[in-house]
Amino acid sequence: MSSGSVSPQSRELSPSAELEAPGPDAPKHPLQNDWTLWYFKNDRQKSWELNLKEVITFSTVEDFWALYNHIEKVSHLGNGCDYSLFKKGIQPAWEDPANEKGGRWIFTVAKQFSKQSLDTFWLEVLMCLVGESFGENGVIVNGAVVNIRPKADKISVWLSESCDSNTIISVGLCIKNRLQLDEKRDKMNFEVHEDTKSKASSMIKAKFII
Ligand code: MGP
Repeated sequence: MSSGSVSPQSRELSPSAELEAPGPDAPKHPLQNDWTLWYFKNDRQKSWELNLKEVITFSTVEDFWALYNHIEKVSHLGNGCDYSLFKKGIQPAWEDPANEKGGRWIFTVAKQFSKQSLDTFWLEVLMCLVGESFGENGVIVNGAVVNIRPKADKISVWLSESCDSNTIISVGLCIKNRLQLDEKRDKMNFEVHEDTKSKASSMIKAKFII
């Protein structure tokens, strides 16, 4: 993806389409699921769990945009920080029962991508989640994480499932398509959380690569 433009599929959730001159009492548009935003800031004095903070839960299109417009863009976050957006009731941690047997599609955002592209990728992923872009396969989608790191930023979509290859690959292809990633150059890996947890080095064997 070169331009950092938001995809046409995103328009159904666009702030201008949904929020054009709403009256003060206009009803809000409910989302299919409630979503919780989490923020992680790396303080080496504290454990990983204590550095993870629940920010807010929202359940309407309007509240999604109000939150998105209120918080820092990911390109402005410091190194070591994460945002996570998960279905309400699921923590963005391997230990959560909904994640225990699952894994994640991970896209390492190579340095050749601009910070603007990173913002666009993250916004597209958020819209895939709250806009339920995965259809029936959305039942296995728990949430997404963006990690801001000195070596490379990472965006991942966490699934509750790590065995059903057809469903997992369909979700992955949907993400790859929405991010307008290059089929050959921009690879996405599916990693099983169990493997990530027990890894001895940064090299984890991907279960699927697309
Ligand atoms: P990270 O933040 O996912 O990736 O995990 P980072 O910083 O890019 O590091 P790398 O190891 O992938 O190169 C960093 C560390 O945070 C992990 O090694 C764990 O110690 C801790 N951590 C990360 N996650 C997602 C969890 C989690 O779900 N549960 C617990 N207990 N610790 C985690």
